Amino acid sequence: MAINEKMLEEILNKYPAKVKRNRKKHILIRDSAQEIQEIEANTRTIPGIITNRGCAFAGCKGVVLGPLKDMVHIVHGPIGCAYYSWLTRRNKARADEPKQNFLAYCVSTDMQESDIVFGGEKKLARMIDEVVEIFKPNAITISATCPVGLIGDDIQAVARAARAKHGLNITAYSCEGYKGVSQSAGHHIANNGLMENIIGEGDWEEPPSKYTINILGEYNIGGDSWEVERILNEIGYEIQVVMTGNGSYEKLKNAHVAQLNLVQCHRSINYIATMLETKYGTPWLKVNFIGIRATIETLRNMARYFGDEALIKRTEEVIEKELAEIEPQLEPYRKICANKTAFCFVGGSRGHHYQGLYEELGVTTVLAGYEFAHRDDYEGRDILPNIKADADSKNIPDLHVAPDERRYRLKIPVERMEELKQDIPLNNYKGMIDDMADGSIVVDDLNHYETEEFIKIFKPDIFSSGIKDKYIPQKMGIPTKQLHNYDYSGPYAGFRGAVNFARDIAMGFATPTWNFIVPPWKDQPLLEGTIENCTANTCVEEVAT
Ligand code: CFM
Repeated sequence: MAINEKMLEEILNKYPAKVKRNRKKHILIRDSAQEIQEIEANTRTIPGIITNRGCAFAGCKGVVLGPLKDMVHIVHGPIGCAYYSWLTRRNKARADEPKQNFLAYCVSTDMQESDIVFGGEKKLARMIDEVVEIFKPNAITISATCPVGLIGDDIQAVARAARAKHGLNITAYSCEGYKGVSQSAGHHIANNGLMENIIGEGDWEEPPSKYTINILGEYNIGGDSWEVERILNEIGYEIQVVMTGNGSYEKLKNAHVAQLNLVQCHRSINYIATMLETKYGTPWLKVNFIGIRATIETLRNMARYFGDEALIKRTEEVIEKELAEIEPQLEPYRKICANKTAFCFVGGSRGHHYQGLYEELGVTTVLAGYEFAHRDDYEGRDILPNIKADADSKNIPDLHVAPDERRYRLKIPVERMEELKQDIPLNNYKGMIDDMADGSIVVDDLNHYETEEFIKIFKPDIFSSGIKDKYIPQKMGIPTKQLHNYDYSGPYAGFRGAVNFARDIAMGFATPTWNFIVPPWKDQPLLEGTIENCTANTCVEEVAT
């Protein structure tokens, strides 16, 4: 069923007036006849609304730093904060030689009440000594959780002293959970830290091969990056480092030599991509390895950038071979998936990326959105000059980066760069809205109430979500596909990943489980009511009676 402005208004009418005004700016019905459709994003969630967002610590340690495998990531804070970052994101990694992979460990300073009262700096310094002695890692990060900022521990000073003492790259990230409106702030803090302290520390001056690239914003969830690397290696690319899935300090420190940076997740890593361009002259290409068509387009764009006839030919050969392998496997799943509809609500990139893969399988996305992305992820980077920084975003300063006098190189001539920009997404991302069909809903920071209401209207066949929001649709009798950690499955990227995804969602559609669940709104009366603005006297009277 389609939705119109009146129906949207009815959903929003349940909110108090101020909340309604706020939420209205975060939801739009796609209408390509309008030249510009603006959406509000990256602002504070309204207190009382149950959001699916995470915190700055989750974005910094959990998302960007955590997957770097040859470093020990110390969590300075109470043990609970560390426990929930303990590989729950499924960012897989294999040890390189020499065997340095510490991802299975959960390293925390385990702050106790006395540390909160008297300060935790000494405990942190002792912890670093222990980590160096026991693990001998290539580098160490320290991430702060909320209490650290509240009591004022100077983790930067502790890191500096430890760096001098041990002669190791030891860096601190002041990413206390409250530092921003979501995990997005933590991405920015981590990007700044990696750029300032690690990238460029290596002594390489030249790339090791003709086609050396970095993959940015790919975290190897369920092995995604391994599938992408398999395809790229077959074509002949040399991957210097993946940021940060299966990545390592040892490779990251020489990331400056790449001739091209691929950006998979724009939200979490666009800061490093633009800083690498300014400092070393390396352009970035927006890529998408989710979906068969998107993967093919990405491979062709990459070959186009390098402009080498042999590489272009090899790219086409690999595409042909891969398609021949997967097409017969996809066929039965396509039959099950045909003419279905989906909600696609994920954190910051996947809400967009998975729409193409769904479409190829015959599933139409009727609602999509991001938990914490910014307006440019919805509307495209052209909007960037118009975004006004608010107090929350100013909290995380942009690093000042200048061209490196020795290492800055133009990777391709300026005119060719300008020419390519007309055809391929070089240094650009056009955002999600542009790809959405008319009449579909775009919603930022979708909450539980809105989830239920939109489900009642659209009755989607599948809901792609995260762990926090998947239970509501399930209780309403709708299959879910967890698109954050893939619920023990994957990889979903590249050619073979598309087959895995098709198999998993086809299983979701085909299972008879959902026939045994009657959603409450099908056989029970619904409580109708509105929330009134509170006036001081009414509340007091009600309490008194
Ligand atoms: Fe990027 Fe991600 Fe995402 Fe993200 Fe995340 Fe994630 Fe995500 Mo969960 S980095 S924005 S902070 S693609 S953990 S691997 S799935 S919300 S859509």
